[in-house]
Amino acid sequence: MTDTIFAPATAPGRAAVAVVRLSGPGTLEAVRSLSGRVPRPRQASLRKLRAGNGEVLDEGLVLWFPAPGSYTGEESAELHLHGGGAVVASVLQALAALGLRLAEPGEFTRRAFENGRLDLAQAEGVADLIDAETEAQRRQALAQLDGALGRARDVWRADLVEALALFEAAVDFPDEDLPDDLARRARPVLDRLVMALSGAVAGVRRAEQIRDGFSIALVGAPNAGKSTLLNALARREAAIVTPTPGTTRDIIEVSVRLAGYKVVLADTAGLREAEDAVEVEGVRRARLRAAEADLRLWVVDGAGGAGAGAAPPDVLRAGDFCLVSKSDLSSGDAVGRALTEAAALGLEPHRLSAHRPGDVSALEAALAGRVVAALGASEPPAATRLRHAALLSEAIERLESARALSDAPELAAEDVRLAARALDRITGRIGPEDVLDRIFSTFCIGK
Ligand SMILES: Nc1nc2c(ncn2[C@@H]2O[C@H](COP(=O)(O)OP(=O)(O)OP(=O)(O)O)[C@@H](O)[C@H]2O)c(=O)[nH]1
Ligand SMILES: [Mg+2]
Repeated sequence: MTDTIFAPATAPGRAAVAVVRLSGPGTLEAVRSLSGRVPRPRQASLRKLRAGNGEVLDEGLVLWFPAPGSYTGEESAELHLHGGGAVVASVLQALAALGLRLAEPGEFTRRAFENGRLDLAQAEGVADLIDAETEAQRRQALAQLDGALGRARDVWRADLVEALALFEAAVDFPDEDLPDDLARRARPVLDRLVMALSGAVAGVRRAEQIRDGFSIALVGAPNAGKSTLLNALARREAAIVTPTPGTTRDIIEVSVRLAGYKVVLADTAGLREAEDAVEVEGVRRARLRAAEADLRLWVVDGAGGAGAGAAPPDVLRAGDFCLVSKSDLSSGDAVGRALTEAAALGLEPHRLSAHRPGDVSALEAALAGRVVAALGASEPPAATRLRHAALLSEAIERLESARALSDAPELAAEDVRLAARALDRITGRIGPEDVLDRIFSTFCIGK
């Protein structure tokens, strides 16, 4: 039999209210022992909560959620306490004294999953929703929690069943002319499926960028003004700025929010043939990060300083930004020339003085436009994690194999079955235990 668990569901620290959650067969008994009577289902009742020795610990709201209509699907309850550390600690202690156990991270949601209240992809949505800091992350997580991926899987499943039926019929009637025809009819179904699943895999990249942040790297010659720009965009002194070329060595990351999306800006070491071992490593890391980023901002010293006139670094790609910096120090002509050259290289040119707030906000608007163009779409992606992408790819592989085996319908049918099994694992009824452990361990305690 499962045991009864409890945990604070709200973050630790001083607050108006703290919620402690209980779930499992011993819930009712525990509530009765703490608060005297069991309240009516799903109705808040104000009660004094007492320890075993009769001492009043707090006065708060008690809610009882009978099974199976609760979050976990079990008997559960919530205690809404005054949000002080000592109050919460005393109630947790009283629950432990009653023989209840403190929950593991994610254990409430794991129970919800095990009792069929949520599928695995929805449980991942819960974790993402708790972590969501931007509007786009919230929308994506909510779609996931709403079962978007499960619904997509149901649509794919209907096609899988159709393809499977055609192959199985071909196996069952081997002596007639039918088999060829049946296998031929499975083809467009498989084509359609492969296309739909490939679209979902492509969506995972977008989902990751929404969750982990759209990555932008600042690159350029030493002293070009990269760190100054980072600080202006971050609105704090995140990176050291000095007139000495070669100031930045480590990569300095700052998260900002643009148009409701998380964006991770990375300031990097100025690119040059360095001699100092530390700087050499800095330059190596700078190139690596620039190559991995979703967008690069090439900062060029518009005031003709040390790195002016430097050739564009080879990590740049068409569509990257070229920022001609320090335009407050320079003649309009020189800046204009640099902008024209950048445009000729297929880069998007911007004039910039880090000291003019208007320039910085214009750049922010242009960056926001880029992020929205890359990540904005009417629908959030259905598949959102590498785990989903791996299983989708496995299904695609099986379906491609089935397509190639259409003259051996028995083998093709087996491939279609394996594809279906891979898709089932996304929503998780048949996930191996260690996968479940990994997923739920990323949750916080009390969820
Ligand atoms: N007037 C003016 N000075 C700037 C501007 N941007 C940067 N500077 C100055 O240029 C110098 C170098 O700036 P940094 O931001 O440290 O340059 P960096 O590209 O990070 O340099 P490294 O870290 O060495 O690669 C500093 O003295 C800044 O104050 C600007 O827009 N206008
Ligand atoms: Mg710097």
